[in-house]
Amino acid sequence: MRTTTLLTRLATVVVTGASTASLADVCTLAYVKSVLPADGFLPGVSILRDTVTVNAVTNYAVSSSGGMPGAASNNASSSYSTGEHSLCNITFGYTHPGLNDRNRYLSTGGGGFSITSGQRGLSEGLAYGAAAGTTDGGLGGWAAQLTDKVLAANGTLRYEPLVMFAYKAIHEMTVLGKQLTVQFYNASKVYSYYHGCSEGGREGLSQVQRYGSQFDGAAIGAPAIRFAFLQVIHLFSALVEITNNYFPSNCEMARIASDVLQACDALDGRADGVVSRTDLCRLHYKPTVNAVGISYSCAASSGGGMFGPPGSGGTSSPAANGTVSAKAAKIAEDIWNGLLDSKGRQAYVSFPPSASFGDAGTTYSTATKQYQATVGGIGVSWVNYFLKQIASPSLSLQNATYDTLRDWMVEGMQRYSDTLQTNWPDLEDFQKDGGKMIHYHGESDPSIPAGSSVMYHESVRKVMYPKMGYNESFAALNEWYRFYLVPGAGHCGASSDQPNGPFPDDVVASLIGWVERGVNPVRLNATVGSNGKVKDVSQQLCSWPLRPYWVNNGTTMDCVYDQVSIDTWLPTLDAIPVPVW
Ligand SMILES: *[C@@H]1O[C@H](CO)[C@@H](O)[C@H](O)[C@H]1NC(C)=O
Ligand SMILES: *[C@@H]1O[C@H](CO)[C@@H](O)[C@H](O)[C@H]1NC(C)=O
Ligand SMILES: *[C@@H]1O[C@H](CO)[C@@H](O)[C@H](O)[C@H]1NC(C)=O
Ligand SMILES: *[C@@H]1O[C@H](CO)[C@@H](O)[C@H](O)[C@H]1NC(C)=O
Ligand SMILES: *[C@@H]1O[C@H](CO)[C@@H](O)[C@H](O)[C@H]1NC(C)=O
Ligand SMILES: *[C@@H]1O[C@H](CO)[C@@H](O)[C@H](O)[C@H]1NC(C)=O
Ligand SMILES: *[C@@H]1O[C@H](CO)[C@@H](O)[C@H](O)[C@H]1NC(C)=O
Ligand SMILES: *[C@@H]1O[C@H](CO)[C@@H](O)[C@H](O)[C@H]1NC(C)=O
Ligand SMILES: *[C@@H]1O[C@H](CO)[C@@H](O)[C@H](O)[C@H]1NC(C)=O
Ligand SMILES: [Ca+2]
Repeated sequence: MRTTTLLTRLATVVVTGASTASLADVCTLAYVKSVLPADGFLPGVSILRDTVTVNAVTNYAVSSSGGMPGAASNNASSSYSTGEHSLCNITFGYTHPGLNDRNRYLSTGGGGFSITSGQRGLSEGLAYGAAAGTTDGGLGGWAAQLTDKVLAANGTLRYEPLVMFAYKAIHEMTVLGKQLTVQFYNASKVYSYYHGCSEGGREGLSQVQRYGSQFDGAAIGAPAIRFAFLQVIHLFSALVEITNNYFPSNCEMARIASDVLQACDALDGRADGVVSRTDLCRLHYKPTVNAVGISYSCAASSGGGMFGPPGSGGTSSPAANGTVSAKAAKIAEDIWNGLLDSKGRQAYVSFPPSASFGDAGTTYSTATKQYQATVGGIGVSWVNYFLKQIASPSLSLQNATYDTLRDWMVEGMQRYSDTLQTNWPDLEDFQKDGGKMIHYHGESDPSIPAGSSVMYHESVRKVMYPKMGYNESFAALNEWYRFYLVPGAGHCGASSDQPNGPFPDDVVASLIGWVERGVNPVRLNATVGSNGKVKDVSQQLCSWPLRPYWVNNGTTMDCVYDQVSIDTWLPTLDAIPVPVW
């Protein structure tokens, strides 16, 4: 057992008020200590019994926006219970050495370089009558970031927090939290679930890939997997601008983005402001052909808007107007085409048509009165902390080429395959143990390319069913793992650009239905949020590889098989000398 307090991990489990035993009777330090998992229950873990805190909360509000960060609000869920909940809040440290249903446990995760989204994730468990858990991963508090802890000094990476963040902390929290739930309720069986999006999605997959029997069901949103590729692709849009030596105003790129939405909307059979088929858009719309010359005009901005890469905050810019230039259109096209090296080989996917050009956000310099590329956010943190291993907030792409990005991807892949990369494609243990997985990704996600999720589902199919035909293997996979692109949705939520688009806010209900009642979500329930203007607020999502297509004048959605469209999602990453799962 390690003794420094730095290595103490915190895990919080909230369990809902019991209907028979009153909350006051069971939410006591004495009772909770009596039902904590015994030492040795999880080999190598020792619970610090004097760190246990317990408090009863009787009017904890769970809002309709659910637990997920960024999730859209809606009122249409089936088993999701909003309003005030009673709960017993249990936090305990450890070291290494349902309201009605009392038999569910939900693990939750975080976002960015944070391992937890704190109370937001826990709220979701309560709403489904489950106990819920989150952990600080030993990073030193609920607000801690991996980058706060991962370097002992410049040049020296600390593996302990890296491994905890990558997969171990969520595993330990789940094993302990599940057992605490069993003992708290004196239940014989507890269904164990996971739901997380973005980094939280990656954390969930890290468990499904390593600990097959840990979850009965996992809901994985827009997972930040293939981490070494994903973080570098955040630098790609800025490098496209640098390479083309053109730095468009955000107004000009936003105009291209809005033209894409307008031009591609009806390709899916329904003019509803939602591009449900970005693949058809890719096949039919070319910015250099279709966008050049359209006019744009924006008022001056004082900054802080939505535009700009993650973490950049946004800067002030003057009023802008003009017509879309060939150079800006070329930038849009280059971004859509993904990262190609100097030999024309593809290294990775990028954002599809209809995603806002968030990473391409430029910064206006009042000194030079020019726009410049914004090189910031998580891509910079990744290259500095994890590849160069220096604690530095800035990175110059001045001398970088597309080959540089490709090399960074390969280097990250070599170094972090066993931790952050999280793309192990063999899920046989999970499948054999009866696990069910629902995986979803906003098709217009400007932060994690939706194609990244398509690739992972495809990798699992190929690795697990190598001898089956294409359709046969999909049928086999769909018995336990389904993937859904979410039309019009952004990163882990509906997009304000396409407010008529649906989002699966109630995904845990579908997961519970699949696990506990055997209802295979052939189409996934989703709802249009409060800003939507369509009549069919309750919608459904097609399961990959089927794609939505609206018929009967846009009143009925079919899920169609379209090989040409499917192929646009599956690039050959021939710039990388080994398979990229
Ligand atoms: C639960 O307890 C932890 C630790 O004391 C605290 O940080 C958190 O705010 C509490 N949550 C609720 C819902 O009371
Ligand atoms: C727990 O459940 C078992 C089996 O149902 C029962 O025998 C035991 O008395 C229960 N313990 C408590 C503390 O309620
Ligand atoms: C267009 O931009 C120019 C400067 O770029 C500015 O002088 C002019 O007032 C703007 N016009 C409108 C209509 O915003
Ligand atoms: C680590 O390297 C960065 C970049 O070179 C430098 O700014 C920083 O001061 C260094 N930190 C320490 C503790 O030496
Ligand atoms: C880019 O390359 C030039 C020429 O080799 C060099 O002088 C400059 O310092 C480099 N810039 C950066 C940021 O590495
Ligand atoms: C798979 O099934 C679809 C119909 O659902 C059919 O159009 C397609 O040709 C099949 N593909 C193969 C490779 O058999
Ligand atoms: C999905 O939606 C349908 C129709 O609205 C409803 O009957 C069904 O219960 C929903 N399924 C789940 C798991 O919520
Ligand atoms: C959700 O329900 C609440 C209370 O019933 C209501 O005030 C709110 O307007 C509803 N929101 C939507 C999006 O329908
Ligand atoms: C088709 O839908 C559009 C828009 O909803 C409507 O204006 C039009 O009348 C409809 N056409 C038919 C033939 O129903
Ligand atoms: Ca549409």
